[in-house]
Amino acid sequence: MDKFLVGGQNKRLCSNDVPRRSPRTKKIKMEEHECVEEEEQEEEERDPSFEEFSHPIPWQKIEADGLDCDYALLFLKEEADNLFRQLEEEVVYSTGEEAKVQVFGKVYNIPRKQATYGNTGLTYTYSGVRRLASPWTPTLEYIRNAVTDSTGQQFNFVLINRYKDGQDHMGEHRDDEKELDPSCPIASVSLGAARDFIFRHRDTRGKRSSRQIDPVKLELAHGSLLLMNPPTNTFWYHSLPVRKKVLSPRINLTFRRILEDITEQTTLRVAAQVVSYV
Ligand SMILES: O=C(O)CCC(=O)C(=O)O
Repeated sequence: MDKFLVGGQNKRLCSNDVPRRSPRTKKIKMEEHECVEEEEQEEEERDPSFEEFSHPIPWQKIEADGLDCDYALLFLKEEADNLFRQLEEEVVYSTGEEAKVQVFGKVYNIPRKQATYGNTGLTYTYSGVRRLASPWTPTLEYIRNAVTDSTGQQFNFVLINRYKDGQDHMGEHRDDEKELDPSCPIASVSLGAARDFIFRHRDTRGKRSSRQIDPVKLELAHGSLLLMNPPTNTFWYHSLPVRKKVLSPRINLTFRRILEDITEQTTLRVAAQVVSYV
């Protein structure tokens, strides 16, 4: 339970063993200098069709009973630092009533800041609140495109959570709303302070839990990408617990694909929704 499966702020992205691509061409040039020896050895075997792209990301597979995730460092530190700074300037977080949620009829302040961006007119309803997507900013588009290039998946919406320090957190929940495309992974990009992230199987929750399955604990590093593939969000809840020792901020972006025709129907249901997490 106390073992973390991944982390690794300082991992090097010099591996060529996974055929996925990232758009960080400039960054890669710098890395190529840093990895001269390996590059020279591999030069002859390289597939020329990959040349125009940056090198592939070394993914780590994380699997358990009904849980299927992939984890990688998408951005190295310098680029991740820049993206964090740009997001701090660009992202406008919800305030007032929009920064509250309902849980079993009671209204609570969200213990973090939130914002939603995406394609024009899209909405996403969770925790009893309907969120309208603001138009993509340049930095969000850049990050979204990097995720698409490295996963092959298209996303039309992003939920942004900003945790000012380790007191800010997110309660246990599943991202299983009806308006999400069930075939699309949720792609979670983390920038800033590394934080623990915990998955718990739905059958192990509550006093009358029916099974004994260990939680899966990860540490999400600065610049990392966690892909939660189906059916993970059917069987596993996830949370970002309080960590009092964490003193610096973190921004998390979960890229999602919303089914556009369901968005309309969901609007009508929102008033009746019951909320499951803060
Ligand atoms: O900040 C995180 O890593 C958690 C985000 C999350 O669980 C969500 O957006 O549903």
